[in-house]
Amino acid sequence: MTEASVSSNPPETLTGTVLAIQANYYSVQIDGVMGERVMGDGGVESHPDRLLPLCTRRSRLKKIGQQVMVGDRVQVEEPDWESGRAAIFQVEERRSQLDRPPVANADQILLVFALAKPALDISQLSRFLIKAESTGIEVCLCLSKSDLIPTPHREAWCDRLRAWGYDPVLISSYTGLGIEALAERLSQRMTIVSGPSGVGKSSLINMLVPAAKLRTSAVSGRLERGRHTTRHVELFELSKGGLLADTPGFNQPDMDATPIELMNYFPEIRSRRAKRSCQFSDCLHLQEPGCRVRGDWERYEIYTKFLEEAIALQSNLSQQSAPDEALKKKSNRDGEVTYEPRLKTKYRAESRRSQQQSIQVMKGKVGDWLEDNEDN
Ligand SMILES: Nc1nc2c(ncn2[C@@H]2O[C@H](COP(=O)(O)OP(=O)(O)O)[C@@H](O)[C@H]2O)c(=O)[nH]1
Ligand SMILES: [Mg+2]
Ligand SMILES: [Zn+2]
Repeated sequence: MTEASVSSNPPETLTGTVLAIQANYYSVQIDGVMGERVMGDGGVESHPDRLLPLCTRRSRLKKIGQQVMVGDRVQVEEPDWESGRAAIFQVEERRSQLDRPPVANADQILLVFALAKPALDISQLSRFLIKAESTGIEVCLCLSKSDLIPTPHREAWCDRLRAWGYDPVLISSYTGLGIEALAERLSQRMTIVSGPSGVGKSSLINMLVPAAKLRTSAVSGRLERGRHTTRHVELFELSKGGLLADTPGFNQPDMDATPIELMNYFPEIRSRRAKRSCQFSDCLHLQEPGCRVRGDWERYEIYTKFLEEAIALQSNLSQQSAPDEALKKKSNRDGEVTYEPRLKTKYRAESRRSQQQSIQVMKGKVGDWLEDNEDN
């Protein structure tokens, strides 16, 4: 480098990832390996850590309404390593975006469920899987507390979940079983940990990221609980590279998939449809002739149950949001606008519903819903 270029000193710009947001400060980890950081001119400077915890957002970004999220890849300028300050002047395009928790660029969702304490409930697990699948982000299923069940049972669970279309990692934070295999799957990626409370998420994260020091529920007293429950998201760096975030445990994700979306959230349905398509392209895989999906796979009943919920939700929503939709807008020659009822199939309330009948009703409602949506 010539003296001239040193003295002209172009503003130093660095690239990094937002790990946390607190008040109006962004904590940005600058790219590079631990103990080193890449300088603006491409050179490498050794430094004990690469964190700039007090970054602010340039007012230009505020003006254009550019938000900065945890997980965002950003460019900063004017870094001051002494005070840990820098200014974010650019946010790179996001590869993915989760709203709950608010995180950008996640590569996968690690869904943690316990094999025991509490006992694994496949309906609850399926609700979480549907929610995770609905993000479009890859799902990795992790079964915790495997120290609590005998080996043959563990293998049986693995086989069972493989038949669903998942390749679970069985772990125990107590014995360390499966932790290495899990670390492999997390390496070099950004993973969001999710699952109900009490399944051992914090214990697992503590194991993978000792620096995280999350309190497990056993440790946290009643007074501390409110403070600890992860309301804000924070990414932690893994020793093999990669980032991990905890999310607050919640026990029942709300079902908000539409009937059509729902089907795509079952790997069993995706794989069956990929092999052979059903006779009808809008097949709901209930009683339709020529259906290639309906069958004796384990979660088929869970699917029909969720479908029923999705249909009920959909018809509630369309009634609430657009009560006028039952009315058709008409203009006469004088330009007067009148409304008349839309012609719609009416469904009788069934007094004694056999399964067959209720399925027919469900199908009818979906048909209606599809038509309504085609109108829009
Ligand atoms: N037997 C067993 N218990 C565990 C394991 N991991 C966590 N636990 C216990 O499960 C409870 C909940 O753990 P925690 O990490 O707070 O779960 P979280 O709510 O998902 O974050 C605590 O009492 C832990 O000690 C495990 O691998 N095996
Ligand atoms: Mg926890
Ligand atoms: Zn079908």
